[in-house]
Amino acid sequence: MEKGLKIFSYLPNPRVWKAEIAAKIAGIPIEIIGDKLTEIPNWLWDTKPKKISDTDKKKFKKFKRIGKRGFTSVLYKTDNFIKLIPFGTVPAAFSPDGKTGIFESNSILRAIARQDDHFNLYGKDSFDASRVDSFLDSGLVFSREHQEYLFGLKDMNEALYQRMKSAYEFFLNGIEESLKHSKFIGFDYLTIVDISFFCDFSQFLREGHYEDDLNEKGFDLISEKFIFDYPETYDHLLKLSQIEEFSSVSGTYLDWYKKKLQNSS
Ligand SMILES: N[C@@H](CCC(=O)N[C@@H](CS)C(=O)NCC(=O)O)C(=O)O
Repeated sequence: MEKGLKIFSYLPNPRVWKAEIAAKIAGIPIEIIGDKLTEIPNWLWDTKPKKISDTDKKKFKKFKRIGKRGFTSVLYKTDNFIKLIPFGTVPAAFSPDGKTGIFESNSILRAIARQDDHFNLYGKDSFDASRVDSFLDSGLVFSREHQEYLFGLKDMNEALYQRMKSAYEFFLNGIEESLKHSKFIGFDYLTIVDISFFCDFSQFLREGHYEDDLNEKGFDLISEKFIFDYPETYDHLLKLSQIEEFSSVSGTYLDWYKKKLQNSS
């Protein structure tokens, strides 16, 4: 079986980093295709994605679909794309032969880890692998909440804010507890749990860019006291951000947050 994965998404996207970091660590070839968020409506969502012109758009009229989650504009998703990625989301990944569609960034991450024979990214045995899944499942609940929260940041309401706050506290309590007993989340070695956490949490921290909008509506940043409330988790996040495979993929994405911390200390 040929190793590798092709991924289509808007870029940069921390959900894509997950597979990218794992692929770097394990030396699995991946191809990432995409464009900035605002350009993605000008792409044909397909196993062979491509940028399309206004003339192409007329030709591909039959693939026109209105975005369902996050996107409100018209998107061009081929029937084959929907067959392979039935929820129609990005990141969307495909096996090297283009026949198998893989969706949900944690599952795209797993698809890389399953191709790794040396680094135990998916745990050392089947029980560890199931424990990895336990953390990834909890992580998905957190990231689904923060997705809705980030969509709503410009016009926050009490219900959305409180949902996010309780999801944040529940999830970070669990991560903090686990880090009291092991060097990495849940294990004494690095797994895809750490990779998934790093990417999802970095994305959640983007709430910081909307501090003024939140304050205007009478809310504080949910992560305002992150360092004090969850010190092990904070140290772990910073430790991960210094690993070459993480920093080379995440680039400058977290620099603003580090600067903010320096200014407030
Ligand atoms: N939990 C999913 C989230 C993926 C997702 O919701 N993607 C949105 C963009 S943020 C999407 O592709 N929406 C397509 C649409 O609006 O039709 C993951 O981790 O991959």
